[in-house]
Amino acid sequence: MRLLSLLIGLSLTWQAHASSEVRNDYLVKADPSAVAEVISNLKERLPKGSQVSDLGVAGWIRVQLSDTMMMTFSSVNAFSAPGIKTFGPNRVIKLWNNWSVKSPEMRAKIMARIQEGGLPDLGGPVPPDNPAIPTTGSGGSGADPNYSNQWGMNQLGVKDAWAANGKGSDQVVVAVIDTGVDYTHEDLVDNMWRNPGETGVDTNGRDKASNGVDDDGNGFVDDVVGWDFASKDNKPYDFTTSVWDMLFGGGNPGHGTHCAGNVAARADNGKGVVGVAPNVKIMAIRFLTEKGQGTTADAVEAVKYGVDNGANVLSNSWGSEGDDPNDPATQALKDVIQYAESHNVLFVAAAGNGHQGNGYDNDSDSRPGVPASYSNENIVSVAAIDEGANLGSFSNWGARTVDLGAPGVKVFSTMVGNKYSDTVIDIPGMMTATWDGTSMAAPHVSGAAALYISKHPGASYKEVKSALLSSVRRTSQLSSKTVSGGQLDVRALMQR
Ligand SMILES: [Ca+2]
Ligand SMILES: [Ca+2]
Ligand SMILES: [Ca+2]
Repeated sequence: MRLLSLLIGLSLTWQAHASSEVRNDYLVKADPSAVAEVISNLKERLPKGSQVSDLGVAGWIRVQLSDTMMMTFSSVNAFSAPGIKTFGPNRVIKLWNNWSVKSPEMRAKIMARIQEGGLPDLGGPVPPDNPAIPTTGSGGSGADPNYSNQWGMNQLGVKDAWAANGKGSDQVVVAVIDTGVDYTHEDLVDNMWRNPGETGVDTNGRDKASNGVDDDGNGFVDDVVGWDFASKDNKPYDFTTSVWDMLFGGGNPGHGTHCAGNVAARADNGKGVVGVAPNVKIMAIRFLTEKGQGTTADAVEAVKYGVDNGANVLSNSWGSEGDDPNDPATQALKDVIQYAESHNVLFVAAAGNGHQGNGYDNDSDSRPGVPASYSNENIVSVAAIDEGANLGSFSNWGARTVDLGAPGVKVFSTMVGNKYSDTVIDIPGMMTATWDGTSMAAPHVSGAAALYISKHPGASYKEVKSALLSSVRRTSQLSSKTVSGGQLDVRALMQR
């Protein structure tokens, strides 16, 4: 009841995610056998300063016209060259969560509080500048002090599952595809994936992680813990906005770090929290900026990176609503999810947080949440439930398109800068926003999948998905709202 009143009283809204176009940025699909030829042709015919890059999936090419160029007849002409099947605009993709305050009354109240000077220091997460990739972990032992705040972990039965089957294998990798991860966080650093091809020393005795050489030849220089497709560098750190930017414009309060903690925060290290699979590895793949925003082209590259570099599970807490099935950007995203499927990689996706914070039926809504509701078989779509097993008021559902529920209301996890919380923003007496969202639910399922794969190495994505769905705890609240009719049950899953 408290939560409900907060959501209404605070006028926090979840914006509709109309997929707007990225200016001067295009996706071109070539016949896969003609990609090199088409790229060279485009480079010749497009205005100087344009960038043309191979996305490496199903013939997709990204074309970024120079900043000063508007779409011209000559470029349209170039796009209709031989070997090109279709083209369309690259599109904006956002986090499902949006913490901006839309209500004019509430905005006025907050501004008045600022002018009075009576505001407490909000202590929002402030990231270090360009944090280096740490070479050693933080160690430690003992109970995780915030475990008792993690109602979800308790309900999932993780401790029983671990007692019977262990905490997962360090050979299993979950890619958190998001705003980045605070890979220096004391409760995550030991569980970050370390690219084996970029660790150790090269023939000149230099550290491969920082020698400026693409030692493993995967196309990315010094990619140790993952890659940042938004900034095009090897530091996929979880950059945040200020609290004020978040409230008045929207942005990232450390979303990817919060997600990563529920996948695989370290257990029994005397620090913070635990993830569902505390011994598996987290690959950090950033394509959403501190504004909580990215593009389809970057998402395609992000997913492909995870697949190509050995992730078993991709955890995706982002999306849009109501994309056009005939739009090239839609097809590009479907194609890269198909690429993951053909490499036996599970794609876990948040079902979406509804229109204006009211969940809707992904099966029948005119603007279903995507990619969660795409028909790709390797997608596991996740709704959010609260501690009482009820569907979150904001959570999308779908008897055909949403697979199961998982903890997604008032979720406690890691935050940027060695912090932990279930609260995003707290202005005493005025507003509180807790970590609520299908974004928070999906990582629990990703962790569970990783734990299952640890026990059953070589399991196909179909076997993993089938085990996840058939082991749910069936509930009346989810019986006609999800494919499985229930909520994630890690204890039962790990008896399989
Ligand atoms: Ca590399
Ligand atoms: Ca290197
Ligand atoms: Ca811990």
